[in-house]
Amino acid sequence: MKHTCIAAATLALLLMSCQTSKNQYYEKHLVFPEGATVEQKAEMAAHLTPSPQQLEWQKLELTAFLHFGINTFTNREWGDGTEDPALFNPTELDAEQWARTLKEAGFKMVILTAKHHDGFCLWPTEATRHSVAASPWKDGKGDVVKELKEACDKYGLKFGVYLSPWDRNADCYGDSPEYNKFFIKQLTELLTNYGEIHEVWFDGACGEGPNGKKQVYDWEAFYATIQKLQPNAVMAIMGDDVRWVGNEKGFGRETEWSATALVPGIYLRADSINNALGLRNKSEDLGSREVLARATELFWYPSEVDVSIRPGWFYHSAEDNQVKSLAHLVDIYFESVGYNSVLLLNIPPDTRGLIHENDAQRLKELAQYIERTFATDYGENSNQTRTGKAGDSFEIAITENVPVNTLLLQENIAKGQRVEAFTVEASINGIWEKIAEGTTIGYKRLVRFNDVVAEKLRVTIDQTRADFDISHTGIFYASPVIEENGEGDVAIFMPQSCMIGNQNAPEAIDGKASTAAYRNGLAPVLIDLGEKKTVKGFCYTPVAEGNTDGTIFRYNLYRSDDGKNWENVIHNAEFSNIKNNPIPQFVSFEKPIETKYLKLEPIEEMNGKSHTSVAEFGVMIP
Ligand code: FUL
Repeated sequence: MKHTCIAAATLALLLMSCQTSKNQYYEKHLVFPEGATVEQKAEMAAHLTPSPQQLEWQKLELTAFLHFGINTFTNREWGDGTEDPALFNPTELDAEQWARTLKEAGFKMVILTAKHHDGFCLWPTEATRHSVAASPWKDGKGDVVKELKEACDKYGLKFGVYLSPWDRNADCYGDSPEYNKFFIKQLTELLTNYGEIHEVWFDGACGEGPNGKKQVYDWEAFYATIQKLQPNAVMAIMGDDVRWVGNEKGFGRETEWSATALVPGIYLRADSINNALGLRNKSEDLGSREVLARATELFWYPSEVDVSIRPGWFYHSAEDNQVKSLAHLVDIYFESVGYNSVLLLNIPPDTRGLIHENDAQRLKELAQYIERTFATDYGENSNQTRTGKAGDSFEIAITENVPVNTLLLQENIAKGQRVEAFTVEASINGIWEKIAEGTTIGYKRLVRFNDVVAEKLRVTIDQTRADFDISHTGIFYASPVIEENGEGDVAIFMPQSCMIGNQNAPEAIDGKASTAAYRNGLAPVLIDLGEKKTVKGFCYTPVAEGNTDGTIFRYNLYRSDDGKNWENVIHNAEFSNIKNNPIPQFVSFEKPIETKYLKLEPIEEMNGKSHTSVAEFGVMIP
């Protein structure tokens, strides 16, 4: 009798797994059966669903990053780990001001850089003395993590921690087993002593270079620590819950699949499979049928768009007038949240330990804009579920005779992401006119089109991986943003001539970042200012798009009056984070210098290659 039951159950299971899956769902991960056709794969992909933690996370939409630490006080983007903790001394630190400002601006979660690459910890860790405990702030008795967590609880915000695996201070970094223990100790403290943590952010950056320390991270053990201590948290970037969108500019992909063939970097097989598929975080296409055809497995691995409200991630007073404009932030919102991603917007507290007035003001403007735009939904029956097959349409009546320009579409992603292509038409005086088209929808898609006054909209789902299931729609009017708060330019003087190696490089001083000079080898960049000038600093602009070979990472800088005898001004410095965020690199000297010539001498290219490239070079004058 027992045997018969088992046999029957096995048979039922077998039958279930042979049918490709109308009722079978796969949580977070699936492996395609060998020989599956692309149609079968698409059907399975349509039934891949988020874990409950991922689903909750995707619903947050707006999350905030706070980059704060020793760099705030050294005016750097990456510290090198030798900083004196005595430098950490915010005069008015007020975590409640951070939480209140962010809550009022509509954010749902806050992630703090508990430890950045410099290794300085914002909580009194027992793993190292390199922390707030060794600083004068609150006589070494302060704990930024605790203060912020309490403020988040008070204002009803979720809380996450950024803990940099790369640590330039820890002596044991590079001694893999030792450092992994050290790191797990820090992680355990953060995940044990501060109540609920909702996101753990492991950055992928490491600037060690070819001769640097080689640390092999024990991702499995890190993962197990999170699972054990904070099972409801998502593990981001170097994790398998949340995927880095691939740039730090704030813009997602128009076609954004949460179900993707990209294998998360923490798995040992990641490099070999991703290389074979030609996939990287930055790839345009991570989940189309073309990708599915070649893939052997699929992950629910939704995208997070991280970007700073200022050029840098940390606070620099020189950037007080470079806070992104409202128009820029609105675009970022539409092209992150509106492109099936969670936005992680960085607002770096300043040396006082406060969110700066300019940033707070801009956040307020953004919140008001979003609120105003989405306060009135001109579409009828927005919560009606719309289901159907490829080729089916549904109509949404417009309740008022006013211009509209934005359509909201949301799939019920608890059942997977399915829609591959759609068209939007408007009925204007009884005549249907096509006004937009799109590809993926996912958790949320905001479709922008020119203003129309129409009786109704018609959405046709042209292609879908399985029956579509749209859970929410909406029709809005987003007013144009007048660009009145520009992103403050810095006074830059363009040199008279520039040589790279021994060749003229006019492209590097033509004022156009779109043209660049390339040279083989690590070639010095020689700048002639035409006459002796007072110079406050310089700006190196790397190539941001296309062939980025030759981007300088580490450099020396010299000055000269005659172009022959050189004096060193900056020794062995780096353009921190230039690989992920290839923006103009402004470097200010400690005090202004007088010079006619400058020489930028590359020591290391960002990928260790033997090339040099310069899109622009300028000097900062008083
Ligand atoms: C990068 C880091 O190197 C930056 O400093 C910053 O923390 C950013 C969010 O991630 O990879």
